[in-house]
Amino acid sequence: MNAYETAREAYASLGVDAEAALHRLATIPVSIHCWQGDDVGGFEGATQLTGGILATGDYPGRARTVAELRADFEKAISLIPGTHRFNLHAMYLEHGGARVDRDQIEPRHFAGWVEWARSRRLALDFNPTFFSHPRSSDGFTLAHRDSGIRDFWVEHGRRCREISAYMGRELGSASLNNFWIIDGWKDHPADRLLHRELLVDSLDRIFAADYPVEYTRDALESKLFGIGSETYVVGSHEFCLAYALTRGVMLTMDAGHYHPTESIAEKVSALLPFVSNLMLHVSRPVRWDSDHVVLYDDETRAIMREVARADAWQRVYVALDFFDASINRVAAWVIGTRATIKAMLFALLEPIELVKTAEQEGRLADRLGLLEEAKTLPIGAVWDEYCRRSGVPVGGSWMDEVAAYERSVLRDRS
Ligand code: RNT
Ligand code: ZN
Repeated sequence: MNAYETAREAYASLGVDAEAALHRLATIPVSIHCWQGDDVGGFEGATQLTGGILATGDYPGRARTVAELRADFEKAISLIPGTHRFNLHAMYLEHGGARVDRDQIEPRHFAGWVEWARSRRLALDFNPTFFSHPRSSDGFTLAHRDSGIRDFWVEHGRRCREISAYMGRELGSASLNNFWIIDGWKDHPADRLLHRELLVDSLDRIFAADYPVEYTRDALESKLFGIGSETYVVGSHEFCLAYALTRGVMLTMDAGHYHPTESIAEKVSALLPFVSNLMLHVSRPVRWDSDHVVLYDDETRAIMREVARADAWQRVYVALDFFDASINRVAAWVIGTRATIKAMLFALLEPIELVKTAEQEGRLADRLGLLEEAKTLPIGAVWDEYCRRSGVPVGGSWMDEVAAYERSVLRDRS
């Protein structure tokens, strides 16, 4: 018997069908963010990342052009099992050398991305970019006091919805369009309500037009604080949740956007009775940073377990959000995405039926004991089998491929 068959029997003895879990896993896409490849730089020629986020490190090999970013991502997905999505930001447009400001972008600036995605059998997701721009430099955009600045960003948001719908229509898969707004104060505001009312108004203007849900779905991402917006963020969790519920847009919960002991895993089941869909930004907060490379850790497993137990893979969209400039960026993509998928597999392999029965029958020690036993079941053999069947490297051999790519491609970039 090979390791996978042995593992299958171990799972079967706890009532888990490992084969069914592998089939299920293959149907779950992860929306993989483009911005790990270039430290959230984009292709507008911006020299500084602003908006309260920061990519630290100066590891060589950052993608500097559209072609480099595509090549790097192609390398990364060749090492990741399954069929996934690519998540772009508006600042990754192809402007063809002309200056195209954020309030002027059009679907044609993303036609190259659509063609590339089509040829690689990828679906695209999207994000308006409300940072790294002169009109966001004082930390306010859609909630700015100045109506001219608000209008500029409202126009950006509207155009991004059009672009997202174009992507979804062209590629036959609804593009998830995630709005994250940087607005907030470093220090104590005199008027907290004002900016929140302004943000409601701006968002209402952006979302006034209707687009078919087969083409695009809007989401609003909350945040607790950013660098330079430590005291007050206009789009806080309560704000975004209330907006999402009353306006019918999705809420995006980023794992790094809450108080340290709060978990987005816990929040999934609190929201599912009230919303048809949710988006998650799977990330890893460490002290001040909300965007370390995702790992196969307790929190990532807890998130996936909540989705699996609710059998909500069709309703909860899993997107990634991390950026690390201190290590090989292709490796960062591979590590974070493989860890996410492995955590999904862990969740699908839980002996949940036995655990639920123990709970129903009041055998609470068994409930705890089973969950503890599940931790050391041979998931490694099942994961290796998934990689083998998916035609991607098994175990750590993906690292050799990243090293070879670094030697032949990344090292020549200065
Ligand atoms: C920032 C948000 C947001 C960004 C991306 C680049 O705190 O998490 O999702 O990371 O839009
Ligand atoms: Zn995020």
